[in-house]
Amino acid sequence: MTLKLYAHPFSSYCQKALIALYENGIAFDWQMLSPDHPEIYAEFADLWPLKRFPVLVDGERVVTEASIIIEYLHLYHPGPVRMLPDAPKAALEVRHLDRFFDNYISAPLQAIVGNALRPAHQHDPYGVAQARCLLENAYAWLDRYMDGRTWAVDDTFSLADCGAAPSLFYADWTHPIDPALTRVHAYRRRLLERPSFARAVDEARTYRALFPLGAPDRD
Ligand SMILES: N[C@@H](CCC(=O)N[C@@H](CS)C(=O)NCC(=O)O)C(=O)O
Repeated sequence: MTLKLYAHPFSSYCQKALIALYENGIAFDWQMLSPDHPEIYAEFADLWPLKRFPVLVDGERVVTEASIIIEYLHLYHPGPVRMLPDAPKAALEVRHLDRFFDNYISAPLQAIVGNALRPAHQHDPYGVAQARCLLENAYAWLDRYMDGRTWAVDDTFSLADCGAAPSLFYADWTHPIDPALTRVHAYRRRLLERPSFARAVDEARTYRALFPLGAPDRD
């Protein structure tokens, strides 16, 4: 039975899961979450009442959370590109970096973007300032961490890089990465050149007007 992915192309967490699907050429049916397809949205909301996407459906199985979807694909639909190393200690490193990108890059960038989408009287300048500060610290840490590295862990593309790609992509649009952090910029460029992520970025190009802070004319 073909996998189904409930997703939107412009969503960073959906792109994270798409990278893993594209890396291994795993076939799936897009279930496009958009106002043009209310019936698909209703199905999705029924499957996962928390209404956060992406959601993967494999037969009777409903898999939520981008990292878990990638781990699920690694276990049940493995391909030549291994999303986690077999060695448990190396796998722990991959999961650590995956948490870093979700919690310290994606979460603050979503807070800033989310703030821009709110009505003016519900803006949260304090929360935005905290998010910007967290991003600054995360960028600085990552620049030191990436010294001598190509990919996030052990120079092998993994789950952690799937998380890194969309989070650094949108983070730089949201709170620009200091040009002095050359290793973060180089890593972001390397991720943009990876064919799986380049494809996800291209598929989302037509939605750039949705970016509430104004998408820059690059990438
Ligand atoms: N922890 C979730 C986060 C998913 C998430 O926040 N997705 C966003 C799209 S990038 C979403 O569902 N937004 C809809 C909303 O906030 O109502 C994951 O890792 O998949």
